[in-house]
Amino acid sequence: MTTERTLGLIKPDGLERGKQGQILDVILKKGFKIVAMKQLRLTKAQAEGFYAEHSARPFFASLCEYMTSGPIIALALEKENAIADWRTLMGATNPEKADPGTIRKEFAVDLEKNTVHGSDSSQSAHREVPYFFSALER
Ligand code: IDP
Ligand code: MG
Repeated sequence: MTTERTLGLIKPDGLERGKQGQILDVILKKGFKIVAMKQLRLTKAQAEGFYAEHSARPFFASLCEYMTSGPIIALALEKENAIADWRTLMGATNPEKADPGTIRKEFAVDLEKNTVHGSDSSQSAHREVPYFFSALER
């Protein structure tokens, strides 16, 4: 296994309900290094660009509206096998189907407001980490 970096987001519902401290604690306890972190609020154009792969999906407009509804926390996470391990720790997209002990099972509101994002592949991680962090920040 090799050391990888992946993008994590704590989405607006997580900050809205004050869950960011507990989520960061879980991330650190699971052995991820937080190599970059910032809180920001996405513009509509930035949300649409980030989720461009979903632009034809029926939930796209609602997703982008939700993602701009409040601040988020962006994280560059590093560890061995970080991409797959962060997806595992997040849990299934639909929190009703997420395994016990996952962040989405514990914290998510519903299928849309599912509290966290994670890159789904090496290719996505290479696009998404620089979407949020400049070379000087990571
Ligand atoms: P992922 O976040 O687990 O990778 P994706 O399929 O990439 O899931 O979807 C991106 C985000 O879009 C989800 O995390 C969720 O917030 C939202 N989403 C996905 N599917 C639906 C849906 O069927 N209805 C509403 N929102 C959805
Ligand atoms: Mg995805």
